[in-house]
Amino acid sequence: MLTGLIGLPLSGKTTIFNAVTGRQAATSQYAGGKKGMNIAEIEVPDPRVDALSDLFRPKRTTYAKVIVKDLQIAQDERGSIAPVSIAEFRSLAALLIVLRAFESDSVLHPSGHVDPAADLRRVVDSLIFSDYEVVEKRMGRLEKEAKKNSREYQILRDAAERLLGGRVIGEDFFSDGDVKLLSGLSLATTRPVIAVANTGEGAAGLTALESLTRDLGVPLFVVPGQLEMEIAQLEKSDQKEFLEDQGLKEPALSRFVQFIYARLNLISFLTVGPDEVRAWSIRKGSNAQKAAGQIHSDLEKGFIRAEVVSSSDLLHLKGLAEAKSAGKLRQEGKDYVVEDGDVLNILFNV
Ligand SMILES: Nc1nc2c(ncn2[C@@H]2O[C@H](COP(=O)(O)OP(=O)(O)O)[C@@H](O)[C@H]2O)c(=O)[nH]1
Ligand SMILES: [Mg+2]
Repeated sequence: MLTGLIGLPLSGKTTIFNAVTGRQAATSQYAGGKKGMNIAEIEVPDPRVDALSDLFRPKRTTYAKVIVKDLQIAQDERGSIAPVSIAEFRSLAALLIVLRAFESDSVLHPSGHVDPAADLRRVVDSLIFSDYEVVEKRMGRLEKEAKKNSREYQILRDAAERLLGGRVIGEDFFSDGDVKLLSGLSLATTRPVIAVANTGEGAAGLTALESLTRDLGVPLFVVPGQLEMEIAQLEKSDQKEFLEDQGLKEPALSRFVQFIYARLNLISFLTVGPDEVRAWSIRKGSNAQKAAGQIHSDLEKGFIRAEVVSSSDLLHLKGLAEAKSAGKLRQEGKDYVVEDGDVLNILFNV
């Protein structure tokens, strides 16, 4: 899953990136101070992978990953996110909107004062505005082609109405078939969104932000970015001590990736064998054929069936052969809805 940290300049995107990846990308007190983009993969901690790896002793152990991009964001003349930057968001599967909630005299705020709720509204509005332009343009094109009666035109009209009302389109607004019709437009507000409040010593404007995120139906993750970045850059042994001192159980990295995983409705299925024990992520509700496609497109195309055992049964019975003789290894077809922790063996022909 490819996610991107977006938000206004100086909200702390790079700081949060460092906090959740342990990297040391340069932060800056000045907007647009550095060019380029940071990208990192975060492994999703998973005790089932650890335990299965102990059992199978494979050559490789691979955790599921969430990819995080820290984008360089350009501002338009109104202080909002510029269209060139929004165009880049269209490649992302989820948007993590970083909001400044820390007070600091040395770091300027682009709009003069710290107000994370106002910033969220501003960022969301710029996404809505950008999508509205795309939708309107496409509608104009369909009108010219005398396709006002098409299904595409109808759903675009619904989307336009929603956007005009100041609302994001959201993930569930279109049915699966309609999503396919519109996928070429790559609308920014059809992506899942998570708000990330970057707090400092104290937190400014959090109450208003909590209420806005509730209204918008957007999950909110609160993290003291600077502090967590400093912790992430300590030696492992010092990290633990420091976290305990701060009353934190886990570093931001683990909390963040688990939060994203849950809020984006991701689950993991696993594959096991002498070469590799590996976790793969899919959206909750995906079927076995779709899961097969995560591993390789050939497995999706030539899917025959899946052998499925839960990782708890497999760990308990201590082997695939043992699981089979205990009747815990099921044969499932392509429509089987994969559950979190399922161990899959895909049978296919090419
Ligand atoms: N005091 C304080 N400063 C922060 C915090 N988070 C970020 N900063 C500072 O704010 C400035 C902008 O941060 P940066 O991560 O580069 O923001 P970006 O432009 O959104 O990537 C830098 O000077 C950071 O050191 C924080 O929690 N507290
Ligand atoms: Mg930055």
